[in-house]
Amino acid sequence: MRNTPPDIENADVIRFSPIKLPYRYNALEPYIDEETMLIHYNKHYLGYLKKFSDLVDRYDINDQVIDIMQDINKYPVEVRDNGGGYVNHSLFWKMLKPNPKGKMNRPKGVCLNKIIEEYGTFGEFKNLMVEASKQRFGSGWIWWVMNKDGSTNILATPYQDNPYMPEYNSYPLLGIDVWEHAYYLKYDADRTDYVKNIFNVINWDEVENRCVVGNRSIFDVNIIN
Ligand code: MN3
Repeated sequence: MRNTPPDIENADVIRFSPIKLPYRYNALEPYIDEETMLIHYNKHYLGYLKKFSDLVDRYDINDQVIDIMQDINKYPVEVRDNGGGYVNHSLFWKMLKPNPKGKMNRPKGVCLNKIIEEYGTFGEFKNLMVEASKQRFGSGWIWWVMNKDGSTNILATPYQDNPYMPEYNSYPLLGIDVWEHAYYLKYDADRTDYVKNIFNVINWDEVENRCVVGNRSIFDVNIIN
């Protein structure tokens, strides 16, 4: 690592850069409020990234970020927590999209077919995601994931764990942050109401891309871009 030329090291810095929020802090209102987005992006997300970058330096970790997740148990738990925080939120920002007309964003294409095939209706799928969020005691994430055989399931993970990690060994199609910092200012302790409402602003175009990639069984693509 220390022998690599400066331009390669710069490339590493870029690799662990934050993704730019693809919309304004207030763009997801009234479902997610501006102040929550501001704090969530700047304090929590950039905080995870800063700590993760420091750890990558401290432990001289050279792998790609998804490779780190897939082999997470060889690192100290702080890499899991902060690297997971970086990866999960980088996915999460892109999985949301403003809904200015107030009409719920809905799945289509490969994604919708998969939902109907495996869960019956979109409404039922949504209910199962809400139920999963109730069952996650404490901080964590709710995911819709694709398994290596192409089937999907709904998964709740603790803390900043994510589906890439070997315990889950799957590919994230959709992820919802259910840490209190994601909803407390607006929803108080009502996680269920928050999860129901976030369905108004899901970016199904992004989820569709991931359904298509997952269908080709590409599990090792670098998702953070
Ligand atoms: Mn969060």
